[in-house]
Amino acid sequence: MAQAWAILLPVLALASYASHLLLPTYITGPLCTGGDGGGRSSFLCAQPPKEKDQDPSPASTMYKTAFHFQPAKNWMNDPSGPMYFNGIYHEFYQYNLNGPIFGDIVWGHSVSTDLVNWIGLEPALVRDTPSDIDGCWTGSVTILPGGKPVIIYTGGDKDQHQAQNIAFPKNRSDPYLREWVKAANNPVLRPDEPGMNSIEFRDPTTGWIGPDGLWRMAVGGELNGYSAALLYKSEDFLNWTRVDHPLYSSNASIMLECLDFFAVLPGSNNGLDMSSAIPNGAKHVLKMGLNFGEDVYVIGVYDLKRDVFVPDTDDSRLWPRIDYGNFYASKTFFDSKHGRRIIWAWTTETDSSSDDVAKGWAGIHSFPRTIRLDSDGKRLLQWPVEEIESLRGNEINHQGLELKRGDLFEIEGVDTLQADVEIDFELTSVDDAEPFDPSWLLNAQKQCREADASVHGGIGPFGLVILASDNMEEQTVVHFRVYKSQKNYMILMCSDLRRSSLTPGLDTPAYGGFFEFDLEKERKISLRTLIDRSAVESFGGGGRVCIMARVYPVSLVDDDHKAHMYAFNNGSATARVPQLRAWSMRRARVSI
Ligand code: DQQ
Repeated sequence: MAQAWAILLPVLALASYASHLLLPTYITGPLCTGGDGGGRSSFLCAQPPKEKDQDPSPASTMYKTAFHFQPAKNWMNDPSGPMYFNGIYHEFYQYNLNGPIFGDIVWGHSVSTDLVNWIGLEPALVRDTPSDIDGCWTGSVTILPGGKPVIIYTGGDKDQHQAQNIAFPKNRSDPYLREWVKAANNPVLRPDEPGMNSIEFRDPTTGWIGPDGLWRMAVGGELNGYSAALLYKSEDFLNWTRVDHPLYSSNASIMLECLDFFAVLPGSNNGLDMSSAIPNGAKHVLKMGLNFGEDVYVIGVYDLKRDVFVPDTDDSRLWPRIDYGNFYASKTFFDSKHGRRIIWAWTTETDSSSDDVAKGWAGIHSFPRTIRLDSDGKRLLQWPVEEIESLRGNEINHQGLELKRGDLFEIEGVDTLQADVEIDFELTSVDDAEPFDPSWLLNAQKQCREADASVHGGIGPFGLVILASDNMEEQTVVHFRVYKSQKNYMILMCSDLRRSSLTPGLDTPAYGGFFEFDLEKERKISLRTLIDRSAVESFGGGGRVCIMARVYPVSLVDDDHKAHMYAFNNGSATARVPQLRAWSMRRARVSI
């Protein structure tokens, strides 16, 4: 199929050129301790890079993101304990001070007033006590009554046994909360009950308060061979008792990493603060990191009095993912400044660890997104925080485009390496929709591989070709296909990286996810894509499906540093584009 697309694209280009003639509206670490809890053993034990005197390599510079957060150098993984406090956003992250490979993990710390520009600070937590000498792993922040933030995080001891530890700000009047003091009685929570696995007990959630005034939190663990979101209660955050039933458990013995648990009101833009009373009608969301790379969530009803969470759907195979691409260990927090809930996640490099050593850095974070529940209560909707607009530079705007089968429309006039693109597709007819097979829901990636952009369809594929080289040998394609299911329409969104780079050995999947859509009611399917050099973050159907991806086109490190961007349609039904807007994006200020 990839070959067919290679052949097809020049044909499409010609078709497009012809249509332009007809339609004038077209303008053309050395210690290498422990694992990362993520099974990414290949990252482990690589030699740290030597400090280089020479200029950074072209790859290091050209693939460095301009507005997706990353420290100046070294390894970064999970966001840990994000919070908004006294006018400042805090971004803590799993960080290796010693090199661009996993190991020696501390809590890196950066602060911001707008979630876009960041000031780097000294690490907030380093490995300096017996209960975190193996690493200060992922955790959360809770703001206790009276405005007292507390960090709870996982530490590993010298034998890699995990336990939960506490830290408080040294000086709450320091606006940046630079220094944190660990509690004298750390660790405050150990996995010392019979049946617990002491090396799989980590990533405590933000606390939430119950009607009895006690704090709750969940910790991922393994109990009697079951993986579980273990539930704990406390009066003071220092002494914890396990609730006899977990929030959720499964007989699949896989670790549930980086749990998150939060309340949402269907159809509301407002986030809910878990430290306050939760209004009637709210649903709860349990997010779990599975298989060391997939953040899935389940929506359900949580009875706060009995501490029982009942998922709306039992079939865990159908639980949606927060993001269908490279997006893991996500964390949400309540932003009291704007009354919204925000999420971000770790996005790995998908080149080799020796590439990372050469670049001198590894790991970025997805752009902060608002997260809320759709009015039908079934799906979370995510969207980049509006502060991103402060980075927008020159804009191009097209209206009333019409993409017939085979049309390829070049989007020019913006920086194609750093752009924010919003495009709506409107269908002229839904008659051509092909039938939907529900078994596809179990493997959307397979569907994206088989029904790629070169495979002509009824409605779609249509979407964007981005980061394309002059001859189209390199291209990343983000596209939709529309199917008719029994009750409604199902849309497949793909982010196909298989031809994103000529470099061999990269991980280049065709990511994909489905969402249900009422096409009779809403005829427009929106796509927003943030292009940031090696990051491609896409939001389909108003954020119903999101796909984060990493790409390393060779053409970016070649001399010309050029890339092309197109809108296209390869379906029978004509797709109208009532509106296409794109902006060049400036570089965020990140001082480390
Ligand atoms: N990363 C952390 C763990 C967590 C894993 C270690 C998820 O706490 O389970 O850096 O990526």
